[in-house]
Amino acid sequence: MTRPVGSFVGGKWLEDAPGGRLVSVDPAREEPVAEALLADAEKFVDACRTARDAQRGWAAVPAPVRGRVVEQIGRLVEANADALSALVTREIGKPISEARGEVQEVIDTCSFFAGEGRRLYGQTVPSEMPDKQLFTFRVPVGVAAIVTAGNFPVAVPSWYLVPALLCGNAVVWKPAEYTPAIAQAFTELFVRGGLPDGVLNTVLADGPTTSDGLARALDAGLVDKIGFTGSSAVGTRIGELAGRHLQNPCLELGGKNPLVVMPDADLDLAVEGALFSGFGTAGQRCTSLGTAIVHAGVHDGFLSRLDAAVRGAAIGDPTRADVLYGPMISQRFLDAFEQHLGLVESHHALHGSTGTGRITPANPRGEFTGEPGLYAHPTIVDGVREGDALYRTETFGPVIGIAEFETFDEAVALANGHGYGLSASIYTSTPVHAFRFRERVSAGMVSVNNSTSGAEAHLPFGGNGRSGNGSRQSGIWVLDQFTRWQSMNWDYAGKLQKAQMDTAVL
Ligand code: UN1
Repeated sequence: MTRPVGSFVGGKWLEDAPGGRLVSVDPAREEPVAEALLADAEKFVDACRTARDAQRGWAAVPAPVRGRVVEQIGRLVEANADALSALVTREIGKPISEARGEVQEVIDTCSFFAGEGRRLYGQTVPSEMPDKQLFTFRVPVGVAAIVTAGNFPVAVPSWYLVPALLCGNAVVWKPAEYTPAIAQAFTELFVRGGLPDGVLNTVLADGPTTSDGLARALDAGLVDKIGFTGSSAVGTRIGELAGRHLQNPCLELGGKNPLVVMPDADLDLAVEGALFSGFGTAGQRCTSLGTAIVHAGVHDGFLSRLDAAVRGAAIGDPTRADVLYGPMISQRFLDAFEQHLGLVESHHALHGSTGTGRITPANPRGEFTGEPGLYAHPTIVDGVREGDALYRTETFGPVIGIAEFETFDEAVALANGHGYGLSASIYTSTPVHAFRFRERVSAGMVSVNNSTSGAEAHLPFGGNGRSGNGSRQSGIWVLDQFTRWQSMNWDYAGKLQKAQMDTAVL
């Protein structure tokens, strides 16, 4: 019997399912994990109203005290890290080493923002006039509606939830509905950290219900900021919705992240980076490698080494520490990926479809045995060109495209030509190439001699173009998403002083 998990609103777990039910499945074993009791749009709006009512009281809690709550949440996550990582592995099939890393990212985020509670600085600003002082203050935005994807079911939510709460906002969090057990465990840790009822509400709902609920809540003036991590298509719709209410959402969307291999690159290092960012997490990161853009002079060497590395890697049971990747998150992700691959196959001969099996005690070499598990084959597609679907489309699965270039200008054009702008890497031993690449690539995040994925918790994270609207998460930069600047002027001259008109000009 699976455990039913409802939404959490106003400090209570709801037990009805007006939006239907959905069973989450362990994708490695194809066994049920938990049953999500889904909310309808009305419940979503209710949660926003609850958040609105709770926000004023939470904003009145001094920021350093809110920081202590964040610190406590981090401690609780740390104390429960093993159980939470194991649950991430079970419900979405993420290899345990990556799941542990993801939980660590939550702890890092809490430890970073706990201190920010004592640093939500404003400024004192000189006035044009005597006997007058100017000030600035950070003010919480109000209610933040946060909609996140299932590929990073705790780290990415923490990037929004932790700073939003620290800044004095109330939150309605809509996790991926196919990760109900993780969402419940994560919510409980936050609440145990000391959040008053109604300050964090978790709503389990499907995509259309969430769009409908968000639209209604915005119309009712119950949402002040939307944070969304997911596909560019949905992000565009959310951007339109928010724009109608003159809001600027935080959008973290897809990527088709390039990895340029210059002729002077350390090829083994480049192969290691391509393997991790292309096939790690089964290619299901927004920062996963899309196209390796390889200089013609080193193309054959790069391809043969990458091919050998893939053939030597273990793909299988995500509870094992040594697997390159485990199953796809769910049947829906596997189907979507296979559809993408079908599109590619009609244009290209696949270079090789390797390491197709899964690792089980009975099958240590990972031969394909027909046992359960939603595994996708690792695939390398050579000869990718600018017009190809694979060059322009985020595939969200284990496929690496390879394109060749002759000149640096061609490499930059290929790195930018797909319209995404999230993460980009260059492998080179010439600093000037690295600096020129950083200047000319349109990505929000650039790596030199490192893979496209694996951002740290205190650097700005986000993209441009089809990857987002330029908003940034993580580090101090995210504070500008969850607070608004308010200015104050205080005149103690005892007479009306008019700006510009009464300003002395020497
Ligand atoms: C995502 O896939 O939405 O840099 C985020 C990385 C991770 C975050 C990925 N820390 O790959």
